[in-house]
Amino acid sequence: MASRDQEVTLLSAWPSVFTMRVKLALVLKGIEHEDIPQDLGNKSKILLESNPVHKKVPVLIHKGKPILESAIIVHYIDEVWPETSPLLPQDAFLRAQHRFWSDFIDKKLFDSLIRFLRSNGDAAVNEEFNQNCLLIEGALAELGSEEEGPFFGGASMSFLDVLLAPYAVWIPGVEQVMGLKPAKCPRFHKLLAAASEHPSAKAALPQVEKLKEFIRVRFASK
Ligand SMILES: N[C@@H](CCC(=O)N[C@@H](CS)C(=O)NCC(=O)O)C(=O)O
Repeated sequence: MASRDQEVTLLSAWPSVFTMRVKLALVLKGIEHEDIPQDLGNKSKILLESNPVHKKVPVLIHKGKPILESAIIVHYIDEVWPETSPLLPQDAFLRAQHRFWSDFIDKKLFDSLIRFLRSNGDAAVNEEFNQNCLLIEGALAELGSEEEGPFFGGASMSFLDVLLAPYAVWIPGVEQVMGLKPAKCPRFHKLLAAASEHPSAKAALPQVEKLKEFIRVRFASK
């Protein structure tokens, strides 16, 4: 058990990419926490009170204080529990690069995947998603060292790997249920394959089959 891990609560929704990455950071660092799943169709008092601005999950409550927005939460977790599985690079320039790509993942990659789902499999949106994956492929070539390992962090998961790991279940899920045709991105594919085999990710992320059922009900039947 990591130190400073008293009173950690996660308000979660299991299919959420944003929840998954926070859960993964907690598991990676061995931080004991209480997970309180939320009904997003009937928001709880604790969710509305702790995230009154966006009313969204995930929320991390640490010693009674809410921390909001998944990338900010993962960053916070890394700052409070730096000893085990450090996530952000030490170098300020590299840290800035990680923040840049974090922003890209949420604004562009996630956005194109969700629009593909909502468009019921539109080919032009599929292409947009693929272009975004190719940009991640380029970032991996620039920031990651293939000799050291499959992740942005080399052999171990870094900040960006934690943010991307949920796509290891979401991309196959959308591919198999909604017919997404992912681009050929060997490095990104390797990263996602390694993430899905990582023991912490196995503990933190849902099975693809379970997610597929969620995608079927939530998107395929619309
Ligand atoms: N930018 C936020 C996004 C969080 C988000 O979109 N959460 C969704 C679940 S995936 C949610 O709580 N939706 C409820 C709602 O929109 O009412 C983050 O990174 O934490």
